[in-house]
Amino acid sequence: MKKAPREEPDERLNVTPPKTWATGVPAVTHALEYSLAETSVRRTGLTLLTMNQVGGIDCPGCAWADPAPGHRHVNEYCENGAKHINDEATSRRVTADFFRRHTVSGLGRRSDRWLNQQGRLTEPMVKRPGADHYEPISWHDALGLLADELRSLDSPDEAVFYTSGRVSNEAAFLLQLFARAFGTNNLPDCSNMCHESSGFALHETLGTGKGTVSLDDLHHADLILVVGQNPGTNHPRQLSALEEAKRNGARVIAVNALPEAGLLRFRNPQKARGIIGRGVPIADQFLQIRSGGDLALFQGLNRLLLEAEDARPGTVLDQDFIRSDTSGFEEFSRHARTVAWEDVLVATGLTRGEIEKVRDEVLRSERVVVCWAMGVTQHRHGVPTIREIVNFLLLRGNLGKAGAGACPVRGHSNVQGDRTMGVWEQMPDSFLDALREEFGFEPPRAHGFDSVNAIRAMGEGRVKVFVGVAGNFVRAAPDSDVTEDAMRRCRLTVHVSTKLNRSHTVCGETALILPTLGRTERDIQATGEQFVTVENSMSEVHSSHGRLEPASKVLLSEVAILCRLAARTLDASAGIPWAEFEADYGTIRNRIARIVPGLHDFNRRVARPGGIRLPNPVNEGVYGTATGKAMFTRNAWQMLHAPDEHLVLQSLRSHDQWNTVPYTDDDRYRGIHGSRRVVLVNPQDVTRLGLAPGQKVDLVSVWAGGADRRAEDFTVVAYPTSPGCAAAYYPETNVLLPLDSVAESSNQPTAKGMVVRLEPRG
Ligand SMILES: Nc1nc2c(c(=O)[nH]1)N[C@H]1C(S)=C(S)[C@@H](COP(=O)(O)OP(=O)(O)OC[C@H]3O[C@@H](n4cnc5c(=O)[nH]c(N)nc54)[C@H](O)[C@@H]3O)O[C@H]1N2
Ligand SMILES: Nc1nc2c(c(=O)[nH]1)N[C@H]1C(S)=C(S)[C@@H](COP(=O)(O)OP(=O)(O)OC[C@H]3O[C@@H](n4cnc5c(=O)[nH]c(N)nc54)[C@H](O)[C@@H]3O)O[C@H]1N2
Ligand code: SF4
Ligand SMILES: [Mo]
Repeated sequence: MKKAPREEPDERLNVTPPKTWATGVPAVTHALEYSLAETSVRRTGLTLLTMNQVGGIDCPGCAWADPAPGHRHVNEYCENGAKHINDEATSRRVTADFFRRHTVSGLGRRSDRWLNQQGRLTEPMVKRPGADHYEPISWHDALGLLADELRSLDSPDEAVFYTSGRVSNEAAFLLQLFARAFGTNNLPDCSNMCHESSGFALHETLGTGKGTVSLDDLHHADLILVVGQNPGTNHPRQLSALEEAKRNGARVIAVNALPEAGLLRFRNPQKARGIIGRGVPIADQFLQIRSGGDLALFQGLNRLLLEAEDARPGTVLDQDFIRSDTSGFEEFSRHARTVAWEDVLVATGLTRGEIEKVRDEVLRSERVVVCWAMGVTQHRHGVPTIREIVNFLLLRGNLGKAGAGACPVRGHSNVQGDRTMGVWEQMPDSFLDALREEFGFEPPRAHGFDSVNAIRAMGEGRVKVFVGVAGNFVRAAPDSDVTEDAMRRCRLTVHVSTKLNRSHTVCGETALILPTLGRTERDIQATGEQFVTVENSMSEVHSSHGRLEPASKVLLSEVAILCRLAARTLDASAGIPWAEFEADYGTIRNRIARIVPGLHDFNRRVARPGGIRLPNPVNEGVYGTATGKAMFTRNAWQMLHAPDEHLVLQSLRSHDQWNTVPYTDDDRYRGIHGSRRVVLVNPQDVTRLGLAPGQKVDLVSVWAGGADRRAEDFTVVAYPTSPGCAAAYYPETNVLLPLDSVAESSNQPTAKGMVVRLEPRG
């Protein structure tokens, strides 16, 4: 089997002490340096100055929400947002000549970073059976080839359609419409690997998969818990929201396996005060938790709250809310009282005093928000952990009121919108019924493949055509060697992409690259210039208008590609007006308006500054759960355990990457420079395991009943992680993550909970 690519050698590794603050002047300077290296001053101006402004380009980075219109800064973006937008706006181009010069196998040996640096894809390319080169192909022939393959399948379920959260609502809606009209629910997406655990837990307990808070709620909370999240790097503008909340009197508690820079101290580049002073301390309390200890933490905390109510009845719990809005309290509270402190302390690595201090903060606070991300969802017990967070919120009525609620912080800028548009292999019948009413075909009802099951099905030959619209499936997915092998077994692999990545080099018998417009670019169709819409983490749907000239005249928009593909694949009698959709995106939104609750009158309302905030039923006291109430749940005790001489390894993002795409080899805030092949290990563990900082090791992951997996040639860095817990970068470590290692219920890969040993290299 082919090995995952080796990154550049790490002789240049230089480790400096981790930073204790985030953002500020150096951050802005870095953004401009990167931007000017990639593109021109004029293009930088067109993108950066309109970014996140009304009528401008939505940041293609994370899904953090924009302040209300009128409250935005001239520069309403963070350093990383600037990097992400310029990565797309780059002046570099990948042409047919590039593919003549490079074999597919040669490209397969290049690093993720090198592939991305080659620039924007410019024309459709095909790799024919047996060939080791991509060659140019016309749009007509490329879409014909794909349509023929799809039509020749024995069953529509032999195709999968992957999406990532970069695509617009309009494209996402058309993708799922096409897949379902074709006859399959095989719609795996990046969300399967991201917030799937949140969706499952919130659906089950609250009846909605989305967060319940707005930016305003955060600004007016008394207490905000930031759990398993690194906002300084991954959601930098969240720090501005936390700063504002603190100015309004909020307290912040950070729960993390690492002391992340942004959680400690923040310098706001938008304000003179931020530029000069030492910045604002963000976390009032920092709980350095052991990996996977969050379920235990919230169980311990909930037990303390119940006991506080026992001691002072009627003063701690929101009994009215519990009576009127919830079910299952008695059973939950009986169970919560049995949680043993010894277990909580071992699982969390915290002291009882630390957890009691959190309880005291909670008791002082009328309005509490809990934010969380991958440190919670990417664990075996991610779903019960989030259910326990919901228990915590319910106890004091911290839902459905201003300044309080649940805040799963989403990753990709439109990952939440994709789901709203029906990109999910398990969409409920209500959505499928609405599709049937609107378009007059019967959508398939059987659940489709999610990301993990799609890999299994490709590996077993049950899926023969893979179509990816955005993303880098091969690098995002777990078990890199297994995933690559599965892709290679396909008859046809197709990627609709803006930039070159490793997925293009891991080909089925035939492979297509279909280059597309990015969000930064002007999108002109038969009826004139189009815009698209996206939904952020706080359920706000707004428009994004591209400004730049397209990277190549040959590019088609995602919408156009999907419309033309659908028209070529489906019978004309299906009666879906694909040509009309391509010519005028407003006609797509008119259909969405009739299918998605809350988006009625979509075109008119989205034109208003700030767009549309989708209603969250929880905030109206409506719970679409099994009991019709918010559900307390009883979550069985779970703990992540690594055998002796092993560590729990989390795979995370550096400050200088976008998911599978490293921009440089530096991770400035963590003080790592010049190499990404490092493993961060607590100094006590370095000694205990007989290792030394700077030593070269292989990471070997163990999995019951499966073969060991190995990632070679990492350098040990002594780092203040929690004892027993190591960290290394994604996607270099995906090779270690067994396909079967998934979260219960959600089937999400456990990218933060791998069990590894460190083997010294000879
Ligand atoms: N610059 C940049 N921004 C991004 C991205 C990017 O790649 N680069 N990706 C986007 C996407 S798609 C996503 S989903 C988000 C991801 O945003 P995050 O979830 O912040 O991303 P990660 O780097 O995976 O970091 C997870 C954090 O959880 C902590 N952690 C790990 N295990 C545990 C645990 O068991 N308990 C607790 N309490 N903490 C733990 C880690 O130390 C780390 O701080 O970011 C989005 N924004
Ligand atoms: N080990 C480990 N694995 C993980 C994670 C982890 O923390 N650890 N995180 C998981 C998470 S949270 C996520 S979200 C996934 C991310 O998985 P993906 O979303 O699949 O990966 P990205 O790296 O965001 O995809 C980058 C590619 O998207 C394409 N692209 C960018 N913009 C556009 C566009 O506008 N249109 C089109 N058509 N293409 C575009 C470019 O070609 C680029 O190379 O990875 C998951 N995998
Ligand atoms: S916080 Fe997120 S959305 Fe905002 S500018 Fe930064 S990357 Fe873009
Ligand atoms: Mo994500």
